[in-house]
Amino acid sequence: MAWSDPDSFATKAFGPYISTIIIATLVAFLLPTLVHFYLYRAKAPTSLPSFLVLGPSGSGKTSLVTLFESGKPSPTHISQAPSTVQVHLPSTTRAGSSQYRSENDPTLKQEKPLQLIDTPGHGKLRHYAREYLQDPPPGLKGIIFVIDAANVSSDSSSSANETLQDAAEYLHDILLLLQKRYTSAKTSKGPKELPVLIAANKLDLFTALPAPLLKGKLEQEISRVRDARAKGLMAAGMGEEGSEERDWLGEGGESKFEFRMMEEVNCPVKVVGGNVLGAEGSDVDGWWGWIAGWL
Ligand SMILES: Nc1nc2c(ncn2[C@@H]2O[C@H](COP(=O)(O)OP(=O)(O)OP(=O)(O)O)[C@@H](O)[C@H]2O)c(=O)[nH]1
Ligand SMILES: [Mg+2]
Repeated sequence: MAWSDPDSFATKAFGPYISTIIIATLVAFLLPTLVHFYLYRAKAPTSLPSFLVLGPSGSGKTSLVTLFESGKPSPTHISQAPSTVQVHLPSTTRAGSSQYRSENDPTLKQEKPLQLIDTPGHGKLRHYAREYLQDPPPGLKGIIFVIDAANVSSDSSSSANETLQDAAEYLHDILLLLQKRYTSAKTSKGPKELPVLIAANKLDLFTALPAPLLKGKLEQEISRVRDARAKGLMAAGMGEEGSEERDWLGEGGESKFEFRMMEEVNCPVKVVGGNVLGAEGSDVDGWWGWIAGWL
């Protein structure tokens, strides 16, 4: 059959036939829709923004995560393995990326989803947290380090000091890992900013240290851990050259460690107080506010 025959495909495609009109209408409407979905899928992030929750055992990490997940705290046990839960930023807290949106924008009413990765805090199980930091999940936005502020009070009872020492050692190691992430980066700009929130928990208890005091104590104790580690390395005959520079947290020299030094390695640290449990309910607004600022 020649293309010019009345029955040929070419004649039908240009003629006033009902089938031609239906096919043309379908293509006209479906093609842009399919292209939109293809492009939208390609652009949409595949992973949720996530925050890694770390801290010594008993500081209240699991309590915090379950409170954020279900809106009410529930009894917890010592965690043995990490767990990831999906939570939603309350619609009353505005994400940093939405701060210029209009009050009337309906997307503000939607609760933003995010992930919290709860890790065990027992000394022997901290490798899980370190593994997450060495090979961060794609959507990792920040780190929440939970500390029991009621057990590090300023009196000199030995158990209180042990808790502070343990927390400071753990925090020192984590901050050192973050510093190495920056110093060993291949690009001159360094890796993406990774903020750290130190959540001073259990402020409902009267023995608890307020956040600014806890910050000072932690800086002091971290300086001590750092000096002790350096002395240990020297005694072992290492650290004089090369390795000492890499394993020294913060700026070089004898000065005291301060959290603001971490800004130089793209890890701004903030200490914010709150409580998950308590007779007068929980107070977690400060922590939500910090999370929202990085979304
Ligand atoms: N008073 C008070 N107690 C709290 C608060 N948050 C947590 N707790 C208690 O602290 C204890 C330990 O809490 P968890 O959440 O299990 O601690 P964790 O950090 O997950 O500990 P690991 O899983 O061992 O790392 C529990 O008995 C909680 O009830 C708080 O804000 N105030
Ligand atoms: Mg736990």
